Amino acid sequence: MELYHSTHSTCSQKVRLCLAEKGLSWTGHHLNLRKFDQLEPEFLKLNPKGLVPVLIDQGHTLTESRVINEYLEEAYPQVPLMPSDPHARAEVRLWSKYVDDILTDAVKLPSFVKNIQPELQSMAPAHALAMIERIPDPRIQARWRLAATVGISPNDLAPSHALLKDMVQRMAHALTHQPWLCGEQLTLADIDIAPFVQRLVRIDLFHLVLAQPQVLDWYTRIRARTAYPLAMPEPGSEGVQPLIA
Ligand SMILES: N[C@@H](CCC(=O)N[C@@H](CS)C(=O)NCC(=O)O)C(=O)O
Repeated sequence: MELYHSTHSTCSQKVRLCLAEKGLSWTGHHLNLRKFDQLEPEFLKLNPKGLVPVLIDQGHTLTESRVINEYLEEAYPQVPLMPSDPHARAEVRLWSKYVDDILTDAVKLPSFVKNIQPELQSMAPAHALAMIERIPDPRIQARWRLAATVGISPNDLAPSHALLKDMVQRMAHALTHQPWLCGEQLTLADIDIAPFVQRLVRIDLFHLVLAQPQVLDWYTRIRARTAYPLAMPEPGSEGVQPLIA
């Protein structure tokens, strides 16, 4: 299996965690998103949207982290990450959809302020804007342009902060009577959301987790799993560019 990914990308982290929990080995191709590796023609052939992660397995190219994780579950069921009960399976899918529909976007602006904006603003503006012009999705282009020009303001972050606060509350509610989000076993729901909980460290919102003992306990337990450090960088380390090629 080959994985095109970025160390600090939450969507890449979801897939790396799934691979690690399943004990699957893979060859990595690391993209530095701050240097626009995702816009290289060779990568755009794999994913015309210019987004990581991309998984290649048995000659098939797969995009979309949630779809990739579902594929891994079906293709490599030896270590199951879905419950057997249909109702619990539906609950896992609802969490995965929530991560995909809401959280993936919610972390973007706060993450940009910390991780992307400083580097973008230190580039020659003409170069940065020329690269941004090449981003295929107009919404993503607008986010990069905001960061490269006037900058993201505290007011811009308020909707993201509200959504992330809601994430922690939803988790606290789900974890009241069970150790993992969908029951007694770790599932794709926990895997899909874990990178977003860890990201709270970098964007100065981890106090939300500290205020919810069940969520803090969940985070401590998922970090203690053997798979976790194989897939995840140190919490809060996003300012440091990875050394891996
Ligand atoms: N829905 C997609 C979202 C992928 C995505 O947003 N990837 C980000 C990193 S987390 C990316 O490649 N960003 C590049 C960019 O913003 O140009 C998925 O889950 O795979």
